[in-house]
Amino acid sequence: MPLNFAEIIDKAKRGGGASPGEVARLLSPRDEVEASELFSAAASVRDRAFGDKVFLYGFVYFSTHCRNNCAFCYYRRESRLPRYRKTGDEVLALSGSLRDAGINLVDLTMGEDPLMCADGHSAFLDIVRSVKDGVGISVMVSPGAVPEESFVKFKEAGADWFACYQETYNRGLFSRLRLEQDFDHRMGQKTWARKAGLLSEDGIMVGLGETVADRADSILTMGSLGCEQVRAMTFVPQEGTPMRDARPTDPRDELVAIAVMRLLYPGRFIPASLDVEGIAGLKSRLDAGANVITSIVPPCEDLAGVAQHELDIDNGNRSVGHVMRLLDGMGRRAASNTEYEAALKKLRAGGTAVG
Ligand code: SAM
Ligand code: MD0
Ligand code: SF4
Repeated sequence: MPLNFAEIIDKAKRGGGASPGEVARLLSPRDEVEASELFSAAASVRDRAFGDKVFLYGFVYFSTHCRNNCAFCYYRRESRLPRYRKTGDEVLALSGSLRDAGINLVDLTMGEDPLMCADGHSAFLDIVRSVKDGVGISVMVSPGAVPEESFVKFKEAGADWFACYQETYNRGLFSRLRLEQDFDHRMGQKTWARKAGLLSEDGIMVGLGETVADRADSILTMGSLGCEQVRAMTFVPQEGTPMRDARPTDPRDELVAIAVMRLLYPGRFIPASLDVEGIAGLKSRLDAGANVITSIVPPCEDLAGVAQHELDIDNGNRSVGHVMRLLDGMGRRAASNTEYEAALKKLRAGGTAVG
């Protein structure tokens, strides 16, 4: 007899994992009762591991130039757009002000900007070094896919995390999304990063035309690669791209994916991204078991988001101060940098981030 929904949750909560079929079942709550059972189990697992602490990541999308042509992305090569590239000094100043506002980590993100990728990513490495030395907090790099030999250079420059999202582990679907890109090379990024001593983030998009079985497989694969941070983000159709007319997805699917990842991976970092529904989407993601808030962007600095390039940025709703006030109202609090570093130390040691 297959386990019922509540029994699958119980087994996962007790650390017994879940088979691909069971993960698919968890990803398909049949009614509100099942959905809220799942969310409250995930939230209690998260609270057991992290208490009331939430980690805050500032997002600095410093170059929107890109040589790639991903079908889903607003910044794909073929889109004629005003693009920007911040100077090293600007990135340093932005990162410093995010730190001063209370962020735990700065995520230095770019399109695969030819100028930044040239010469073994030397211009990007210079930026990483200057932010690490000048700002002193944790640094994530999101440069796209890089050659295997580059990971040690990112580590030496001071990066703590390397983020690269597979989007899906269905190879056929991947080839229709990340046009002209190699599945295995992108998959390699996660293990190469970890081999070089970096923490690694992987992610999937929800609503790209994947099946529930695909989603289950992607969640289990991200887990087996050992990625310390795993995310799910709803695909947001973008004007001017081949996928502009895609049918919008049920926003609950992302929340369910977050909750399932939390049940399966209690001590890992799981983001609530402000880049999908803006600040309005924060509470539901935390209620589903997320423990990190990403895509916090300072207002009025001409910085963009990825999936929502403008939403809630210039009105200050994605600022650190606003996020902290909302957390307070939810009975949660932003972790200090000492607490964040202690959590990372545990992750690096291969344990959970409890404490
Ligand atoms: N250019 C690098 C790369 O692609 O790995 C780093 C930044 S990229 C812009 C970061 C991620 O944003 C993508 O991997 C994808 O998961 C997400 N993203 C891009 N376009 C999106 C969209 N339309 N809706 C939701 N997420 C999106
Ligand atoms: C986010 N817009 O966290 C950012 C981005 C890249 N490492 C992160 C997708 O939602
Ligand atoms: Fe470029 Fe990243 Fe957008 Fe793909 S997702 S087009 S690599 S910025």
